[in-house]
Formats: sequence, C-alpha cells, structure tokens
Amino acid sequence: APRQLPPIEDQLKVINEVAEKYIKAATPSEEDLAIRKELKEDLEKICQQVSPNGTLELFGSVASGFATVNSDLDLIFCEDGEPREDPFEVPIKLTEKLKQAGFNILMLPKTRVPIIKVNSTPDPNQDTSDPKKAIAVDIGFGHKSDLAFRNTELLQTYAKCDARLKPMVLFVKWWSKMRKINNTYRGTLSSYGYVLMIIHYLINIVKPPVLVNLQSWGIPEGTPESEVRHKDGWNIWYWKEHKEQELLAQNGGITSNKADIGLLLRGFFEYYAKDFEWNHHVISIRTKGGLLTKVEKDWKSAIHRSNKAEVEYKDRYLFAIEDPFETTHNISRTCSSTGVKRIRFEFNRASRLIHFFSGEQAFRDTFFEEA
Ligand code: 3AT
Ligand code: MG
Repeated sequence: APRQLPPIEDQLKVINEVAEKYIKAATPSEEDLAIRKELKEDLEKICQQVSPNGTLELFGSVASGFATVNSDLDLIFCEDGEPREDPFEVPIKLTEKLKQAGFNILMLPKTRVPIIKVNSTPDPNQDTSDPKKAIAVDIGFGHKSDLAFRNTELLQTYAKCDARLKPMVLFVKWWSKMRKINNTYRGTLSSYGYVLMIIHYLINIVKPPVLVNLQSWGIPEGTPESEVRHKDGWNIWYWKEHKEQELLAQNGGITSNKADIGLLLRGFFEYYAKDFEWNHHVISIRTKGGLLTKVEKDWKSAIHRSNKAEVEYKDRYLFAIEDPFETTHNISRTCSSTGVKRIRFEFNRASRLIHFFSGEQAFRDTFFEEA
C-alpha cells in the first residue's frame, strides 16, 4: 500500500523552516565580512609589489551578496592599459611574493586564464591563529572592464528585484556542495551556473514569473554607448534602475507570484528533474523565453583549445548554460559526461525527496546528506 504522506502544506512548511534555519547559519557575520575585507587589502599590497599601479577588485558572491560562510573570495588583479604580452608574467612573480608572505599557494595549470588559488588546501604548518589564512581566495588577472564584474552586478540587481532569490541561491548552493556537484575541477558546475539555473526558472518557468528579464527590455534612448557595448563587442546593457527595483521589492516584488521559498524550490527541482531537456536545451537568461537549442548555437561536440601558454583545455557542451553577456561562452563547459549524469541524478533525487518526505528530520538527514 502507498505510504501515507503528510499534506503538502505541512511538507512545504518543513522546507521553509529548514531553509530559514540554514540561511541563518550560512549567512556571513559582519566579522566574517570584515576579515575578508582586511585579507583583500593585505593581498592588494602584495600584488602592488609586483605591479604598483594595479588594484585588486572583488567580484563573485562576496560582491553580489550570495556569499555563505564558506564562500571563497573572488578577486581580479586589474591593470590599466593593454593586456600584457605574456599573461603568466605577473601571476608567476606574484606566486613567489605570496609564498614569501606565508600564504599557501596553488597555480592552476589547466585553466583558460591564469588563476592563483590562495589557502585552497589546508596546510598543517599553517598558523591557525590567523583567520585570514583559512579563507580560500581565487586571484585572476584582468581589467576593470572585465565581464566578471558586469555579471556580478547583474546577479546583484536580480537579487534586489525579489527577496526570494538570495535564500533560494543559498539553499541550492548548500545542497550542491553537500551532494558534491559544485566543483568545476571535478567535472561539475560552478555556483554561478546554479545561480543562472535558478534565475532562468524564476523568469521563464514558474507561473506567474517571479523575476522579469532585465536584458530583454528596449534600451532607453540616450543611453551612453559605454553602457550598451563592451569593448569586446558584447551587449552588456540591462535594466538597472536600482531605486525603482528596491521599491518594488519592498512592496512585494515586481510579480503577483507570492509563492514561498518552499514552493519555489519544489518547482525548481522538479523542472530540472522532469522538463528541462539536458541534451537539447541551452539555458539563456538574456533571451525571451530563456531557452535556446544546442543545434541553433552550434554547441555540439567538444572543442579542444589552448591558452596563450599553449596549455590545452576543453570546451564541452554536454550541459549548456549561455553566459548572459559573453554569449559564445558555455558556463557549464567544465561538466564532464559523468558530471552531468551526477547532476541530473541529484536533481531527480532532490525532486523525489521533496515530493515524498515525511518529516523534518527525514528531510534534513537525507536531502543534505553528504555524498
Ligand atoms: P561561492 O559562494 O564562491 O560558492 P560564487 O557565486 O562566488 O559562489 P563562483 O565562486 O563559482 O560563484 O564564481 C564567482 C564568479 O566567477 C561568478 C562569475 O562572475 C565567475 N564565474 C564562475 N564560473 C564561471 C564560468 N564557468 N564562466 C565564467 N565565469 C564564471
Ligand atoms: Mg566565489
């Protein structure tokens, strides 16, 4: 005989309570944020020993407001003017300086662009009394005009449009970390990818929509060209009337959809478990309707590329999420075939659990069980 399940209202109540508790625990304190700020300033001073006019700029979740206590610090060392002939010159010098300053450093060889990882692996000889040595940092190299800053701002703007986005992001990040499907170096997806999956769901799938597509509005007359076109040609315009959006958010959002987080999460997991066509679709939050196809983007077989230092890397299209600005870039290019299988398995598992759990403890214990 089928198991007797509690009414859906009770189930949603549990999900909401679990989400609320977790979000409280995951949200960084003022002190956490202050330590990160200090660490950024320390690192900037070291960077400036290599290149005195450069500045270290923040992007990613600590900038967008989607950070958890475990989030890394995403930084780009920005230099004005033309990119350097050898993109690895500054990173190599900086690696030495950081090591001298006692940081635990890893230079990644197989990335598109040079990245220095600080404190990413625990070092038994490390001074554990210094909290700054425990925060993982990624340092990239670039320019203030880099799209990483624009996409961080876009996410930040979406977060202002509706107060439910941030808690959903934190919940999904927690789940994806516990289930080990949030690691680009192990063939799965970055947090940024999961955020785009959620935004797509909230703009295009849930009815009525929770978010409006900020990129598909007509560009107002008189908008300066610098706000429309990136120096590399990408269309970077989106609706950013912060004041209006904050007002709207205070008054219950742009939308008539008043669903709670529990119901939205249920719909989110169900959509990717059942309706999204992983082999066929491309998530494209900039596009009206939110979906393109791999065929129309010509995103089919993997392409082997090499960076300026002749290091080979692979662009795969097994799972496809188009970057909101750099539309030739697949955010899920890091997903391997087993990675995509595991991600899909996890969406199925999560969706099933959300539909068929029978109490808070059961939900907590299984849903976020460490994989
Ligand atoms: P965490 O809180 O650190 O887990 P996050 O939101 O900071 O989440 P990431 O650290 O994964 O997300 O990424 C930080 C930024 O790096 C977000 C985006 O500007 C850029 N980014 C991440 N993944 C990609 C990607 N696959 N392609 C291009 N840019 C990316
Ligand atoms: Mg990050």
